[in-house]
Amino acid sequence: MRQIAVIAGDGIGKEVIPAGIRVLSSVCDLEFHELGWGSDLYLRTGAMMPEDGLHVLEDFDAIYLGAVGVPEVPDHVTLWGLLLPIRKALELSVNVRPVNLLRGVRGPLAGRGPDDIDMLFIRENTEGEYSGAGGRVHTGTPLEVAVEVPVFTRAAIERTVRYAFDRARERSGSLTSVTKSNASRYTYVLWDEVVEDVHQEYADVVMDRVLVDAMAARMVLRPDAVDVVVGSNLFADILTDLGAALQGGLGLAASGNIDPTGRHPSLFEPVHGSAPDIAGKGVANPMGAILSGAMMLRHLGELSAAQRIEAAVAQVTERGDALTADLGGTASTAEVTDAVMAAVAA
Ligand code: GGG
Repeated sequence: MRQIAVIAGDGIGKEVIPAGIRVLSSVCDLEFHELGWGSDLYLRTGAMMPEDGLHVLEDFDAIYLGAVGVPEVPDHVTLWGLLLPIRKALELSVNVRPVNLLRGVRGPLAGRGPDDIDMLFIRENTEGEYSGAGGRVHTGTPLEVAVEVPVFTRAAIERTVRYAFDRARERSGSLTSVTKSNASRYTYVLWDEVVEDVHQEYADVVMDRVLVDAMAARMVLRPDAVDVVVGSNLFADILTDLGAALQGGLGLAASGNIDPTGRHPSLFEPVHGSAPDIAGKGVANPMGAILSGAMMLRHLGELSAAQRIEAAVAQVTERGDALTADLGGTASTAEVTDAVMAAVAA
């Protein structure tokens, strides 16, 4: 039986991941192992995960993660203590973030419906502005300086872009690469060069290059013209929050952190954070976590189980009688989960 490492983590992660596990367990034989890592562990021990944590993860077939962050600990401490080291050490080189407006969900764009919003973002997941290169000097004095250096390597850009071209081939055959290479003199210029080089191997895919500011405008003004998009760690993170808004909110957004080589377990997580404002109230939307679980099943080769879950979530949104407050409803996390499970079973 496939072994899944579970890191529910913090805040609403502890509510939406159990919901996802209930749904996944109803369609597939999986063994889930909650590792108990996150901010509670940090507050007890000073570490977000055990010293051998990255090694421990290697023994699993996949990782199912909820959210990271609590008000008591600075965000960069929690993120750099858990999620970012996992992405880097396990070479989860691409972050796949679909953006679909489901039937029944009211998106914010007037006159735009599910047929207009169906995008796939491929985010470079290990470097760029998230490289961790930098430092601070004269700390705590008026002369204090902080330097953060974005690092871009040809190898990381190439593996991300190649993955994106492959996805474009499976979809409409078009790919948009997002940078800010007019203002950047080195890093995004290299990115453009690598994209052009890899494009030679994908002559059947139409590729265009768009600046990140223009891409934000395009997503709002012409969402129907956006299909597969590849971008750097920071840019694609920001654009996919806009994408989540276009699909009705962060509560619906799913993602997979993938090692395309298959050498390491891939990690699946809802895009949202720990949402301390609603944590513990039982009202968080579990759909992003459930759909991330479906992505995990697809990755593990359980195609029909994944499709059943995706269809069930779509049925529940279309019916509209079991939605959490972020989608205009009054249902609890448990009630939405029950509705999805009933739709899976029907
Ligand atoms: N779902 C995990 C989580 O808490 N994500 C929030 C976050 O800030 N993630 C960092 C990132 O994806 O860049």
